[in-house]
Amino acid sequence: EEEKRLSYEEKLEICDHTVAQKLLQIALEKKSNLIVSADVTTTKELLELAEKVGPHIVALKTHIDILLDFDADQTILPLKDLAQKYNFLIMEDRKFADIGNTQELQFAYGTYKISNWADLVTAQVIAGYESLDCFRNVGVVAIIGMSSHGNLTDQNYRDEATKIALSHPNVFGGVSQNKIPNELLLFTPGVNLAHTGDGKGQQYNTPEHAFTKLESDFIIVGRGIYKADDAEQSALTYKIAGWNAYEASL
Ligand code: 5FU
Repeated sequence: EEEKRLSYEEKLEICDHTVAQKLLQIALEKKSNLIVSADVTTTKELLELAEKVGPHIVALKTHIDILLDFDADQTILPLKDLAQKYNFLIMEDRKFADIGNTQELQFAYGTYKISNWADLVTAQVIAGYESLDCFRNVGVVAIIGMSSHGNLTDQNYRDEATKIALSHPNVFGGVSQNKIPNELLLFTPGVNLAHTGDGKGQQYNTPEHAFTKLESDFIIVGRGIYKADDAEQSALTYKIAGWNAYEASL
């Protein structure tokens, strides 16, 4: 059945997870629904990118395990400072995909100690409802559907994943290329204004597609921004395109 497209103000009324509330408030304050995916491999590049795009984003998405020189003091402390300075959240795109006990260890131990610094994390839901119980004091975004060509997240999988996402108290959103229920915030990666794919299976759509067709809440942009000659200018371009597309979709 058709659900009405909700504004960020309306979502604030029904999405009560603390992290959802923060993201929605930042979106309204900055007039931005942009999340930059910082898929760079050195701390220097990560911090320089965060400094440039920080004022324009609601969150910075990391893949912390691709850094060649990760160091809690050199990487995380300055990143946290920038997050505070520019008012954005840190989203670790770990895509946990194991049993609860293993995820608990991967979340809090090892080199990265994600639980110490991430405001939100992504997790697959393939291991079932209880596998998500370990993610306390963090917001979880469930991977419901993927953007890559030939992915296995068909309608049946997405329906079952959505049931888990809706019912688990740690989960406040989903990553998908399809509309999800209004009670969840929708995050859409695979957004690029210049390309339709990357020759490695990634499939791109425009911000207009994300907001009008999918009724998305946040777009996630990686190479479109960090590979641009001027990353700050590109972030601004995506921010404006995203906000205009959001307003047009209401
Ligand atoms: F869950 C997903 C997905 O379905 N598609 C994605 O592309 C996550 N991603 C991430 O978004 C991916 O791991 C990259 O970090 C980012 C997209 O980067 P791009 O450079 O804009 O293609």
